[in-house]
Amino acid sequence: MKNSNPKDAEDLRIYQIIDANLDRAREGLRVLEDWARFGLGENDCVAKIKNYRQILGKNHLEVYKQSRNHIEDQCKGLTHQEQINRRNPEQIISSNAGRVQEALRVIEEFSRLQNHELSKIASEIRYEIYTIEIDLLSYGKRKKSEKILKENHLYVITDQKDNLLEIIEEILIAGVRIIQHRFKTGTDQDHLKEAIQIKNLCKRYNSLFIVNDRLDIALASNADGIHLGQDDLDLKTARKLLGYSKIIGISANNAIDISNALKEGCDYIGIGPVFETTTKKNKKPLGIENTKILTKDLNIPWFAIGGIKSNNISYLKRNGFQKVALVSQLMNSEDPKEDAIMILKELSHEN
Ligand code: TZP
Ligand code: MG
Repeated sequence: MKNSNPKDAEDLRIYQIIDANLDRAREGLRVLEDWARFGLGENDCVAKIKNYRQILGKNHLEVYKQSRNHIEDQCKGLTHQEQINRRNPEQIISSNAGRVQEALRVIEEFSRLQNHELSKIASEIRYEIYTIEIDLLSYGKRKKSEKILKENHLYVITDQKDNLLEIIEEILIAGVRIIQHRFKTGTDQDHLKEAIQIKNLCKRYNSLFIVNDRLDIALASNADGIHLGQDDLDLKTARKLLGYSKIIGISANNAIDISNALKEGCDYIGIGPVFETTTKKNKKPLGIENTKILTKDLNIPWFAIGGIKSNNISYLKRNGFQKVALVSQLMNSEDPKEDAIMILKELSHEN
């Protein structure tokens, strides 16, 4: 710091600007930190933000604080309508990250001459906050999806049908909250068009929209996640390309694949086929006992899949299965809404 004893009004005004913006940046960082801590439980992020807050605290010199008393701020207490309109955590995070970035930019500019060190620190932290903002928003979005996965026991996978959108809407009206778009034949353009239509429906019903196999379609349709089989793109690459806002589900039917999926951070697993199924031929069914062994220590959501019908769900429930994924039962149903309501009811019963 070049001059720690303000002599003239200009210095005082500059110190006051730095003081006000250090306060602003530190307060904004505290908001981000508390959301990372209590809202998301993202401890690495908490540690990073806390560190920035402390660095700024250490550089909040007495001369800056003293300048506060010298010149009366005429704009104290002004509130903007936008501040009143902030309703959800995402809006709060965005506006506070913006507040921190702006405050740091002001510090960077005004401290450049007297306190080069602080100017440099403000610039470095400002760049970090851009990334932290994206991370916090992504974690938040993924948390919402994880909550839906945890709280819902029925996962419906689509088949190719002329009236697919009607079927899906019926199922959503019934209360299904997880839909996977599985599209095995047809052009990419048709695939994406249908994906976007289903995504819009899911959004209207606050439901998860997951794309099977195709990362490009998942990205282009802004899906909530992707479902990958063992021969699809690997989880690490998918995570790198999708970022942290999307969920990734994996199909597995043996202990090694399950363990790898867990190690690499998948969000849920589809285990099967549990029973014989015509939807996915040439796959030997695991049977109930093997499925039980494979899943006994699983502590993330998992869905039994393959040959599951209205008439064997109670049997699965009696064997401790909580969540199921279905294709043909609902896709070929005469009344998908009624069928889905019955299945949801069955799944909601305590064992
Ligand atoms: N993965 C394992 S079994 C299966 C998939 C996609 C098909 C399940 O279809 P259905 O009609 O519910 O038996
Ligand atoms: Mg696949």
